[in-house]
Amino acid sequence: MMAITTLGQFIIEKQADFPYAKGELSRLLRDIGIAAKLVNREVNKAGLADILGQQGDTNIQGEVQQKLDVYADMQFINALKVGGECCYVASEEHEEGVDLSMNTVSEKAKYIVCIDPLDGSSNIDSNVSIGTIFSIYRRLYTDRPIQQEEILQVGRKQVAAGYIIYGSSTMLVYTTGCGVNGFTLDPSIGEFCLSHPEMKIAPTGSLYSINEGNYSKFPQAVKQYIKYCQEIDPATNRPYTSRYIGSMVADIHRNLIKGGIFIYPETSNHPNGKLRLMYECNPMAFIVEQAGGKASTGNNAILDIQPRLLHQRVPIVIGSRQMVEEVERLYLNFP
Ligand code: AHM
Ligand code: MG
Repeated sequence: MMAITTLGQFIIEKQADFPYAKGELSRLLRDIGIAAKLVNREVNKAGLADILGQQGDTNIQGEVQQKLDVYADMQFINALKVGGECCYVASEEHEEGVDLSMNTVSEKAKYIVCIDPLDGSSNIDSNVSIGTIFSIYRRLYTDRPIQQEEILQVGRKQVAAGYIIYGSSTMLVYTTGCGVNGFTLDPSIGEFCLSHPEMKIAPTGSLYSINEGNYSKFPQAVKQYIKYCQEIDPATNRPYTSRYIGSMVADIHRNLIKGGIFIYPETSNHPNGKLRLMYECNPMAFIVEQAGGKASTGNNAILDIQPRLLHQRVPIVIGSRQMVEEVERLYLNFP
């Protein structure tokens, strides 16, 4: 029988590679893993909402039912609060970040977490994959209240990032800047088990993922790229196959496994695109770059953008390196 490595074991083994590490980041990742299991349990019974009660109803245990995204947000923030390794959480669900540094357990906490607790939540009702995305930064100062510049750090400064995909199976994929590893939840033992060690994205692929319904609002470079994807050229395996789930985590995860590109560009009515820099684009960019791929706005690397706002949006082109570079070439030719 093959030996199983659980997420917990893996994190501890990796920590041993850094002799001066004190285990705080490991504990933080473990806390996120625990919250992910609780969210997974709830996601899996989402279809029972009509039987178990809608948001606002009181269930048989006397608890008020919550919307899944609100529930996920609560679970992650609670895990981070209780865990004591995180001093500040910026969540898609909150206009302002949640400052935990006043809690005695988190007083000396070194890490800031940006999180989208349940991304793609419009897919819940139709039983389509959804995800959680997280990004971790180190606190810069310990002698003063948390500063804006500590929260709005450039993506390259991430110390770790990951996502959880609640799909036909549930997976947690993360990086601490030394490659990417994927773990699949084994529901029979309730553990994330290492299933995808050292994940790599192919330099090129044949999948393209974009919401083509917005075609008429796309910039010229993206329109040209879509045309390129649809042209016949056996040498480059074109035409490519179009695949779009509408859940960023699921679309990028599939492309990471199979090779491909995901694009959510600026449009004529949304000049910064739709997706958020701090808790959607930066963490996915860190993971994809660590897997050997690339992430760009079309013009610049996502990870080099200096954030100005917590909920800032940016256009994103992400995936197999050569495919992203082709789009960047078109942005140069059709500025
Ligand atoms: P959300 O944060 O409101 O769930 O929106 C983010 C999601 C992404 O997961 C996905 O890539 C995108 O929205 C899809 O948008 P669209 O429906 O415009 O194609
Ligand atoms: Mg989102």
